[in-house]
Amino acid sequence: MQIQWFPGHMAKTARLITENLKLTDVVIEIADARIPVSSRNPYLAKLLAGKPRVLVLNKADLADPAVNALWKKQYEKNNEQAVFINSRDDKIWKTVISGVEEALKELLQRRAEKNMQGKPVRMMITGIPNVGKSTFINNLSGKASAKTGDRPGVTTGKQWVTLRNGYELLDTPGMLWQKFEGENEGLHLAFTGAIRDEVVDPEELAVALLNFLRNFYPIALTERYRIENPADMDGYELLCSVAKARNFVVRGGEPDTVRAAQILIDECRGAKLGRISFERPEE
Ligand SMILES: Nc1nc2c(ncn2[C@@H]2O[C@H](COP(=O)(O)OP(=O)(O)O)[C@@H](O)[C@H]2O)c(=O)[nH]1
Ligand SMILES: [Mg+2]
Repeated sequence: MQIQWFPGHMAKTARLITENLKLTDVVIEIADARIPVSSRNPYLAKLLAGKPRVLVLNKADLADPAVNALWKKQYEKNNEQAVFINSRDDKIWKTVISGVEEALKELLQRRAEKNMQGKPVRMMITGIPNVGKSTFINNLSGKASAKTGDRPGVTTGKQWVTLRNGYELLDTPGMLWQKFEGENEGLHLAFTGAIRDEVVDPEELAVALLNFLRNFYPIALTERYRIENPADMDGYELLCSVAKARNFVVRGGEPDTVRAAQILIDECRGAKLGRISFERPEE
């Protein structure tokens, strides 16, 4: 699978995030709870250089709750501030701000000692495309449409949006690029729709997805597509079975695997196969 990003954006992103960092007390890094590794850019940690940070695992409603719990444990063990939320449907303020307060414990304490509690707490959002940055910002600010958008880095002419209780938010998120270090990272990003579908072959993607589902969520295949023994089948055979289950045939009676691929991918992204996590912490 050929996926490319543009190094020019990388330098610009790095510069803009670093500039905005000077004005920021805490960085909220948004990632996708289904792919907590592939949806984070490890270069961010280098840019942040000790700045307090909260990791927001968004779309937790689509991820496997048992796997969410494993990740939670892992972050606790590593002393990483992490919260799991659904920013499309839930009220997220309390959860997010308690994570922020925890990450800013020392700063808030210092301010209290100097009687500076009135000073605003400034937050910057970062994340790769499609993790839900705009949805998160709209939810947190209580607006239907905050001025947001995906651009490399944070745009100039930035604005602080005043939230509740002395919190302020930079209105444009810092957009990081995805990383495609291993083959799996590209696949996982594609499974969740974080990569434009035009750059991915749908049948190839569906076969990879079916191989994954067979290994980790075989019951979902039986329940959704009435596939009796998925364990005995390879990805392409599974794709043919999905086509048959839906009566997708091309002329000549062959299974329409292109159409089956599209449906499978859409249904998986829409949680029609249940809550699925593509990455779990290493043992
Ligand atoms: N199920 C679910 N969908 C979400 C959540 N957050 C965002 N989305 C959806 O994910 C898609 C991308 O969200 P968007 O905010 O545009 O992502 P951005 O590219 O990071 O700004 C949209 O269709 C949102 O409705 C969430 O927590 N749960
Ligand atoms: Mg956006």
